[in-house]
Amino acid sequence: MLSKRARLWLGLIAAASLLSLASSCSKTPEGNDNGGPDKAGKVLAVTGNEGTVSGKISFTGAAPEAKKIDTSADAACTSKSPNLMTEDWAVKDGKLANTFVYIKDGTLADNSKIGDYTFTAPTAAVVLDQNGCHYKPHVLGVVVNQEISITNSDPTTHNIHFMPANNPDWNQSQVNGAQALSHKLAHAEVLVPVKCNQHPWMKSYVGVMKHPFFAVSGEDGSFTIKGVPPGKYTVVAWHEGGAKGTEKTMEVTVPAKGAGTADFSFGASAALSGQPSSLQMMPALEVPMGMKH
Ligand SMILES: [Cu+2]
Repeated sequence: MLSKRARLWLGLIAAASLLSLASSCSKTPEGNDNGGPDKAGKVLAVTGNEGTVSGKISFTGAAPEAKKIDTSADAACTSKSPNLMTEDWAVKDGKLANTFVYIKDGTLADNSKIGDYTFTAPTAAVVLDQNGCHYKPHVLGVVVNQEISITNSDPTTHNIHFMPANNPDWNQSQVNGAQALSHKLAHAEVLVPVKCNQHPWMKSYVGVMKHPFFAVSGEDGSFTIKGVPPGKYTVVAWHEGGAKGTEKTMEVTVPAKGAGTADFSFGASAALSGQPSSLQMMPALEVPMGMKH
């Protein structure tokens, strides 16, 4: 039988060895401090020379008219949103909202490639709200592994369903009053269609990027991508219209502390090329930067 004193000593020794184990475990290999893989690229240093890519998204020709959505399948939706309209073409005064604009590729002033860098996801979550039986916002962007907080502001049950090509399918029911759901996507993908299994008209698109250089055009068609290091970039504007989405590409130079301009135009021809009957994206719309070879 051990004395009380001996047991106390044994306990202390055990605690001390556990502590030293824990501290040796916390020493991660060099280059793994951001939780990324060891082979991950370099971290982009902020130099103070960063500039912007900004522009306007236009719609040329007669704008497709928004149509009233039949929400009669759910009385809660009808009473909260009696005049719910389609949002696939949000055109106002010839300007197009909900276009996802992002840097696809590019070469910085020091000849390094933007795809060679690793970026840490912002700690702040991006909110995707189900409100009035539609998604707010309709299009959003996150950095890989950035939290998306999904809220239900409606007096009904929604069932949010992410349908990615490069990430696992994710499908969650959320009753009214339920706490926010949290979702993260680990692989870059432009763009992930999101739908509601309860209300087939509900659609949203989430751009998942390796880096933070993206923006969504507002109601006036304008967008600004901030904090862009000086360089030459391929900038893509993606819009959900067309059979499987439509993308436009432009080369843009960002001078030190300057602004690169990228004005894009989507037209009636794109609108007529097909109905967005399928939510499947073309493989060509995936972001190659997100794929490791
Ligand atoms: Cu719903």
